[in-house]
Amino acid sequence: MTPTTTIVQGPEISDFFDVRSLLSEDEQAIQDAVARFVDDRVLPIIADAFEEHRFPSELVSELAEMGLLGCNLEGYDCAGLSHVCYGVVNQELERGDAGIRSFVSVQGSLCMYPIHAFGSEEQKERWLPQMAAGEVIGCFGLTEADGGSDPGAMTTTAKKDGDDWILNGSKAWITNGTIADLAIVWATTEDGVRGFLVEKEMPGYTTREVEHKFSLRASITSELFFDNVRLPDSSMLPNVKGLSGPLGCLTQARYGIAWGAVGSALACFTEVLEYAKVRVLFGRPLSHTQTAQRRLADMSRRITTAQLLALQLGRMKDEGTLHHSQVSMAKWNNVRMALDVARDARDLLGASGISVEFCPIRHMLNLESVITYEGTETIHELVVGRELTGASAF
Ligand code: TGC
Ligand code: FAD
Repeated sequence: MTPTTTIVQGPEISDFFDVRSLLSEDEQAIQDAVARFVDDRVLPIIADAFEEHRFPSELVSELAEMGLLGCNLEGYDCAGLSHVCYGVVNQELERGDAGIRSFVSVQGSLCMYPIHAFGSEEQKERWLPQMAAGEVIGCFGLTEADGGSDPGAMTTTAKKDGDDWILNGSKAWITNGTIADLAIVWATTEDGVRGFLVEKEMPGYTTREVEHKFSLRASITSELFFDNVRLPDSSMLPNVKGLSGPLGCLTQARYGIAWGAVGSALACFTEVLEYAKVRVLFGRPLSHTQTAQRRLADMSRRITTAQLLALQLGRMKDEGTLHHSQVSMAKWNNVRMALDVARDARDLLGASGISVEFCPIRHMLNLESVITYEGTETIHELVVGRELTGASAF
């Protein structure tokens, strides 16, 4: 009998272990829809937006129409997608640019999530549908100038005055700050840390944009100032007290970043792989040299492990078994992976690698923020270290 030979096709370049086959049909369909949006609407404009230091706000209504704002929340006109779906959305958006993914992260995970999880029914009904529609833009004010890693040391205060609260202080490095209609602001009170909904036009509330950034140039970063801002009691988030409130929001956003970083890395890797095939040096394509192949293989290995890590993280989140230290390890691993891939891709491009016409330098510069915000790499190492040893080294 003649033995039959099965011809197995080689792996897909950007998905070496066929992680996509582990996604459901719905998850694949959402990935495809967001990928099309990124190819058609983000990639044609993003290099210019980055160079011009401009957030492409014209995309907000399209992101909303696609149901991407707060898409893993239930009810209140939110799409109610799974956390894995939210993950693939973040991955595709960041394949375009971390600035676009940041906008969606802040709106959904840092602003809509706390209202959804900790807000009164009135707050949810008033704000969430408008935020899902992109009619109200949010920002999240936790970091202060004197040390973002230690938010427990915040000096912004809210003091009771009759039925109202009086808010004083400032916040630094706040995404979307100057364009936000609504700020979720965390402040110390006599009763511990509480969250407040501060509206743009409230007297005493001002914002200022951070200029001259060399990272996340297609995203808005701002300072927020509160000078005796009078807030009605109804603007406080009633169902959370203490640092676990803002830290719980960070877990949601860090989860999305663990996926998003894979998108940045894929964009750099696929571009430099094509370049290496056509760049002829010493009489042969760069891709035919052992060193270039080792570097490309190493990028692919790192991306593949990050893809699998992100998917398992998402499945655990959907099952409700995820611990925040696992999110810390994934954010740390995947952002470090993406930054290393982007830097190496930039180098393989030679001088062309310093031009914004190729994406690695843009992603590399963005990732210098991503590795700092939502908990620096060191903070996540120490969170994992604390989980392993039971001793806090902060
Ligand atoms: P610690 O004692 O550890 O915790 C206080 C309470 O919070 C609970 N908790 C968490 N809950 C949910 N998720 C987490 N990730 C949590 N981490 C801690 C904890 O169980 C405890 O609860 P309870 O009920 O016992 O009170 O607090 P600590 O003061 O020791 O701080 C720990 C540390 C250093 C890990 C924390 O402060 C931290 O994560 N620091 C980093 C701050 C940070 O990430 N800031 C990000 C600001 S927002 C941002 O960057 C947005 S960028 C957005 C974009 O553009 O995409
Ligand atoms: P620091 O806390 O001063 O840290 C400085 C260095 O010390 C870091 O290398 C850190 O790893 C290290 N370090 C800290 N603690 C320890 C320790 N115990 N042991 C050893 N080393 C340590 N914040 C918001 O609230 N909302 C936002 O929307 C937001 N958007 C941002 C957008 C951008 C573009 C950027 C860059 C930041 C944003 N941030 C935002 C702020 C961000 O979360 C903080 O920058 C971050 O948490 C780090 O705080 P820091 O910059 O004050 O650094």
